[in-house]
Amino acid sequence: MANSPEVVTQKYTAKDFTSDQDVRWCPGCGDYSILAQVQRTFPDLIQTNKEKIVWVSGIGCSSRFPYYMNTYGFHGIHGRAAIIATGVKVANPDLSVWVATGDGDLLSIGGNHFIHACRKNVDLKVLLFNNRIYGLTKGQYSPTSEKGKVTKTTPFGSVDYPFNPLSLALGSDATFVARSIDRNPKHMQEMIRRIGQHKGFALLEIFQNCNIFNDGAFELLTEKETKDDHVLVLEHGKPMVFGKNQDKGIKLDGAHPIVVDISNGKYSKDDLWVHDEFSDAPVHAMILAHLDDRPDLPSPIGVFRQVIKETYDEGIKNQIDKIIEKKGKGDLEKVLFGSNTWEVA
Ligand SMILES: Cc1ncc(C[n+]2csc(CCOP(=O)(O)OP(=O)(O)O)c2C)c(N)n1
Ligand code: SF4
Repeated sequence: MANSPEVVTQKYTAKDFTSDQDVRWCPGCGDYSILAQVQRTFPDLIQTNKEKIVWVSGIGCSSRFPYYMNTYGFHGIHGRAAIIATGVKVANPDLSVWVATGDGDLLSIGGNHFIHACRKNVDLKVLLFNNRIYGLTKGQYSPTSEKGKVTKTTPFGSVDYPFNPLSLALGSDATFVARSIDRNPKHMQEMIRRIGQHKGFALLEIFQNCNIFNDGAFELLTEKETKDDHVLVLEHGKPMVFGKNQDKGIKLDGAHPIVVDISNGKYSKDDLWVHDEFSDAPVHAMILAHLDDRPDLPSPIGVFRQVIKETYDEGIKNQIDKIIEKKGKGDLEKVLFGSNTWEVA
């Protein structure tokens, strides 16, 4: 993690990141896998002492995450994880700040804070546990539930269209956008490493099974018989190939992605769309984010896009440093009792 210049004084193991708290998720919940992959990845990822790490969350099953990590943590209020984390980062720029949040927490009540953290490029690493349902409150539909979803709050099926979290993040200019799946631990570890290395706002959406209130929401992408035909693993610089026999590929017809067969001689890998996660044009990542809209296309996992630009916290720090250099340290008393104050009678 590039956040702190501090030298690590010890080599950590996964156990060092495990807290003494009882984990209170339902048996079989996908959240366990996310916790395990974070704890397994952190020893290699962390290039700072663990006292420099903070996990911030809102409210939800997923938001219990900070209790289970043996780092600093802040279990916030519903929908406010991104803005609390922004405050933590701006006030303490040398901390590595991570957010654990659910689709309700981040995109429903927290949607406003989310888009602004994206556009400001606050240096936060956000893990979105997307189970397409409200878990903690027992199964109401969420902003990522599919149209027609029958839940306790939509007994005849939801009539609204869901958010596509990656498209929302890309449209709000997030500088790192990626996706993984709870049932693919190796891939998730790699994605956690990648967001940990990014400087700037990084979103990792993780498809997470809530086996109590939305069981099987991602089964096409996780079951042995179907997953290879329904998941496209993105790799930078490589053509987009998928399928059980690696016999299908994605070709771009203008801005229109199509599936082609590369086993019958008509098309080869040379005809396929080559993934460029550093592409200047956000349109490519946006097309990828919308592959899920069509049942004939696979769901991509991996890094969709990354961009390097100044972060919000850097911007604020640089500005403060410059003003202090020019005008000297400020005097709060002077501001509080200066000419722009008045007394309320
Ligand atoms: C201000 C406020 N409104 C509503 C709630 C009720 N509430 C708690 S968690 C939650 C949604 C949880 O869903 P999600 O964020 O997807 O997390 P999950 O439990 O599925 O991990 C809601 C609506 C609350 N705690 N505070
Ligand atoms: S309700 Fe769903 S998301 Fe919450 S702990 Fe249980 S299985 Fe996991």
